[in-house]
Amino acid sequence: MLVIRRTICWTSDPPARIVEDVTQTNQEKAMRPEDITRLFVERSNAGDADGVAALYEEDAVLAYPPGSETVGRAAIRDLWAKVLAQGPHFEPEDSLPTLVSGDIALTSTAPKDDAGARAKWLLLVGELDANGAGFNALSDGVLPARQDQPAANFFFIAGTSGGRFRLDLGQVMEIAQVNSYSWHPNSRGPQVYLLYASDGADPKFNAEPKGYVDPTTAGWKLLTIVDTREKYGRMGGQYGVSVAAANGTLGKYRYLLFDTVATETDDDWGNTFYSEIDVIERVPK
Ligand SMILES: [Ca+2]
Repeated sequence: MLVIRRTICWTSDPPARIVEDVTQTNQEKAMRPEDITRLFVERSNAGDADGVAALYEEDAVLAYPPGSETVGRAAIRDLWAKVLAQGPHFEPEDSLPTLVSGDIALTSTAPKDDAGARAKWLLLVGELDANGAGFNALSDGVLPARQDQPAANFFFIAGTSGGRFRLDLGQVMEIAQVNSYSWHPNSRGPQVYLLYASDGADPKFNAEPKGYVDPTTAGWKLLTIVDTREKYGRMGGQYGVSVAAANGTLGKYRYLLFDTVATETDDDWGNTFYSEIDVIERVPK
């Protein structure tokens, strides 16, 4: 069973929990949330487990190693001592805008080595609008700052009804979620698309089902149909769609196919402003 959830707030993935050390006086403190990332990289590369541990609160809980928790700064320090003893090297990554709510801040970076970097987009059907950012908008990890910002979105040209595009993850992976975001003040806000997936193994598999080829006849599985339009009333706003399954996995796939449809054809402005599409790999327990 697939679950489609509409949310009204943005999330950033993967989240990095931000804390500020208040007990250490002989080390540089993180004065801004973004400092955490830089200090973590600097201290890890220096093999400084104490310094890394100082970035955590005394009673912090670290969701690591995978499938378990490390509780408290002392335990976190011991964990990092073990990890850093193997001499890993961390590359600094550019910070994305920090999300702040009260005294909680959520920072994230644009990863340099994740599936997003290996993934490749391909247009199969339709024509992209030259005022948009094309596929760059979908995987740059950045969301628009305003409700009508063509240059921060991916969208098909006016007067057409959507199109079809494919994401190649580069390898088969177990997928936990496919999340898509859009934002526009009216009819280009909601999302309407069919989501197909394939591991590429079917002998009939067609990696580029163009035109009117039904993907389900070409080695693809229809995962779900997304439609966030309200039945009545005006369209518009921020839309966040999370496609996930109750058992935690959508399956193991290499390819995802998005078959988008215009939200309306009363005028030329029905092609959704897609701001980002994130594929979340399932981390085995
Ligand atoms: Ca984006």
